[in-house]
Amino acid sequence: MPGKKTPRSVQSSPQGFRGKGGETHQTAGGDVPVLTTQQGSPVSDDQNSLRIGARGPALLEDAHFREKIFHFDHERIPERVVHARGFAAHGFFETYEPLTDITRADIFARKGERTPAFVRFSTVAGNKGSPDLARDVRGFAVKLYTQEGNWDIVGNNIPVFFIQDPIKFPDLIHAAKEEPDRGFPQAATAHDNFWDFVSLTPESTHMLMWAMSDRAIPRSLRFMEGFGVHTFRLVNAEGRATFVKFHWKPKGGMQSVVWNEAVKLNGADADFHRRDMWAAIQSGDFPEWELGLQLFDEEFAKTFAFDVLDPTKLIPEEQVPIRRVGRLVLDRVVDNFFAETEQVAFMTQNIVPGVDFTNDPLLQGRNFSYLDTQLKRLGGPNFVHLPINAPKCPFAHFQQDGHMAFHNPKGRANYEPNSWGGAAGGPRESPKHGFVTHPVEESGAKLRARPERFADHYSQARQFYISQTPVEQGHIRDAFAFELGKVETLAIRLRVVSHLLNVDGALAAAVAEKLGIAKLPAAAEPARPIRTDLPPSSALSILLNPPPNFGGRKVGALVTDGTDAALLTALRSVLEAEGATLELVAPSIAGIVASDGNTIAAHHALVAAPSVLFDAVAILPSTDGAALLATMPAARDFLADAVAHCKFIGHVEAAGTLFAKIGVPTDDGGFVPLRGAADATGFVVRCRAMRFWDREADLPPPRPTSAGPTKPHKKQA
Ligand code: HDE
Repeated sequence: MPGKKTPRSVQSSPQGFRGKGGETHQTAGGDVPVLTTQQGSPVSDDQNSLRIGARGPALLEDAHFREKIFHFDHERIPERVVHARGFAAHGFFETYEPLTDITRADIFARKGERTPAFVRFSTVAGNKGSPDLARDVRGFAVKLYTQEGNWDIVGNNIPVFFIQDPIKFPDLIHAAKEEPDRGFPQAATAHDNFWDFVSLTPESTHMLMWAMSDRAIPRSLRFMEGFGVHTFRLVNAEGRATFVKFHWKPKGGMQSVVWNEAVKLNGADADFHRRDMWAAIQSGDFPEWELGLQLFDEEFAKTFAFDVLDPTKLIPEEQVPIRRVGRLVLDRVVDNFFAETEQVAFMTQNIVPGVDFTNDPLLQGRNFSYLDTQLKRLGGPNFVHLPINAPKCPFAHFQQDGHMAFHNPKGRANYEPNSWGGAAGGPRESPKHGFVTHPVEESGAKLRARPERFADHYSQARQFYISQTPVEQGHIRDAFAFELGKVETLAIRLRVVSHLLNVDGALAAAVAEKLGIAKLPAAAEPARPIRTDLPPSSALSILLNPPPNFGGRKVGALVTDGTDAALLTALRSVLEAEGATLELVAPSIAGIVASDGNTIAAHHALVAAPSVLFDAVAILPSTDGAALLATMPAARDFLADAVAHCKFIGHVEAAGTLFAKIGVPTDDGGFVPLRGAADATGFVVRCRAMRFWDREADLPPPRPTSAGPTKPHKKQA
């Protein structure tokens, strides 16, 4: 408007664009701040770039346009070379009891103290936009903002790793990620390069058993364990060190999906895990884990069957029990995904006084890699100035300058020793409070070699396998068959089977059979005798450690006009009391008119909500509704998948016509009749078992094994 003074906006605080005293426009939506350039100059027109005449050439002097496009062109930072796809949340760690006898770490000094935490979960192989339910290891990286600095426990949801020496990490990751000539497959190890590498690297065998197990397809990031993997040290004030392995135990128990479900979930909701975590936190159902410590001394390390520095081995909980020392609660989603989840820089070398490394070669290699990678990803040495990476305790040092330096010390002293004295002289080292490396004696020749005790690659792989229930063993067998079914080169398939023969003969035979291998290859030559005396460890099985209840889970109710309103209300209240949720899936997103005449909104339209989104389903149509559903292919898929994925299926009598039409046999114990509101409780009690595994009828009969007698756990009731 000619003559009208342009309103000024003050962009000030890093929190937002509406600074104190900033001028605003009145709009229909209320007061909004005036749009400005990054330099703070108010913008009059953000719809049209500057031109000579409406149809004329663009002008280089259009600073607003140039700044806007320049910034857009530089929005991306390199994604992580591994663990690119991740999801994170804020929370806290609460210490149960002081652990001062074991460690001087400040975080463990006071009972009940809460330390801020930030946790990022991830897949390993897929790119940033890959689906959540890829069969993959999950990263479980925890940043603890302690009073004595940031402590990062950069772990995984699997307690062992593929390789023993960090020099092989680039090879492993190259082989696992998309093949370089074709750029696919993405977020999948089911291809020749991966299986070629791991089959030529027998130390991978133990990890492969885990990666082919249900651990690699978790139902939720909330329902998986985390592990620090390496052996670390805890050191007390007297300088006494204790070896430690870190464990995160989910309060909601462990749960995974089945592979066919994972495949479908990736299509139905590629963001299934991140949405689940977001929704849980936003609804106040805060995900929680307990920190467990496996503590042991040099004496144990010497007598243990394997080297505690070998990251392809674990220590069974039966041998070194887990002591639970605190809880980790995630109670806040990020404000901005890029600023926090993308820019967070986890580093294994971030430890604090009271914690120390061991010589685990993989850990030592990681300590180099994580600092290095941040420079590439975040673009300069000042990434610790970013709020998400900055310590929350006081810090003071003489490091200065560099790209994007936000914390710039005042005063003259930027070196030490200096003679400026007092506060003007800046910070000084503290022999008393500072980090002291545990003084381990080391000697030996410089060489490139592995310890002899690292060379047993099969015994613990076998122990893991025999620790699984028959259902879980079946899943492992099927996963090998699936992945190797995608491998084009027969020699690679045979090589994998030759390793499996050293794990369990029946497993190898079953995989070979599924792959149509008529004659089993010879077993791979083991470098050390395979131990067949390691007993099953029930802690290694998911199904032998069921969740405490159905809390945090979700039932999808298929409803239509005329659905029994009282039953729906009862089901909702029983589920709420359990800590679970009920979501309504209706023929249309507009919802339904229930039996009491009330209109109820739907959470999902049937076509957009396959049953893979739910832990259990309830089929609750009216008689007319059942007839309508019977005509809908999506209803058939909803039900057929729920059956195939062994879910509990609650149902009203009217659903019978639908079952008959679709041809689903309903006589197994996984179908729970809901004759009225009173049956809701019984249904939810059944759901606590999570899945009705008896439906997976084709479990292979036990067969003799080449690596010794297999004593699998008894099939579950
Ligand atoms: Fe990592 N790893 N890693 N890794 N890793 C990275 O660091 C590396 C290993 C793990 O959410 C990178 O910031 C080497 C084991 C997690 O930001 C990189 C070796 C375990 C995350 C890197 C390993 C992990 C990473 C890529 C073998 C479980 C994601 C981006 C010596 C104990 C952290 C980054 C996040 C990320 C290197 C092996 C867990 C390149 C060299 C073993 C959870 O530095």
